[in-house]
Amino acid sequence: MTITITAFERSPDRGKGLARDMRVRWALEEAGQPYEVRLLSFKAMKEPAHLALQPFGQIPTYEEGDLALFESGAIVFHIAERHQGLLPDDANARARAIAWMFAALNTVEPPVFDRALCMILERDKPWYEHRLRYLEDSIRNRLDKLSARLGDADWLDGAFSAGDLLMVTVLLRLKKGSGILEEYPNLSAYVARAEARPAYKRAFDAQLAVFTAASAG
Ligand SMILES: N[C@@H](CCC(=O)N[C@@H](CS)C(=O)NCC(=O)O)C(=O)O
Repeated sequence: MTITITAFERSPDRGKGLARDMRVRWALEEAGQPYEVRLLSFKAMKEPAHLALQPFGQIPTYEEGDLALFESGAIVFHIAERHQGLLPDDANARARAIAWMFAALNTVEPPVFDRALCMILERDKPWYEHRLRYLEDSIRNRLDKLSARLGDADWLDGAFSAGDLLMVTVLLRLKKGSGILEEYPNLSAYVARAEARPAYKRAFDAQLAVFTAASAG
């Protein structure tokens, strides 16, 4: 059955792999599943046809036969449950990998994403510097603990899992410019290790090719 996902026609990150279709592309590549991509303009994302798939008018979505899904975490979980390579077979290890998926999206992503939004939307506000510092402290608070837990291991809990995949996609937002990730050598190495995975590279190249083609056209 054909898998179709949605992505930005022209990603605001200029193809740096930060848009959340990247997670889905990467999971599909890890799982060895081919997929098609429907590109959407910002206007099309807010129209009824897309709202029927994604109630908040966002990307990504996932369609496979009569299944339509939204929320990148739910989509990655769906892929991980149906294919080898993203969740361990052992029940307890699987539960722990799922806990890391939630930790990435629920505990680490909020301050990381709020910082990115604050830098775009609140730069001219009187509270900007104060709020930015607060968000960066919140991020460091999370990364201190994440770094301590990872230690010198390659992945968060045994073999690479969907928990690592989501955590890395969150940390990537801190890679350039913030300087924060660089404060944690083991987390920087963790991200680099993930970026070196062939599946990551294929996913990254595919989403970058969309932006490159849109810019050329
Ligand atoms: N929690 C959602 C967030 C989706 C999301 O924020 N998508 C962004 C792209 S990364 C988007 O579509 N932004 C455009 C908008 O919200 O209008 C998920 O993980 O799928």
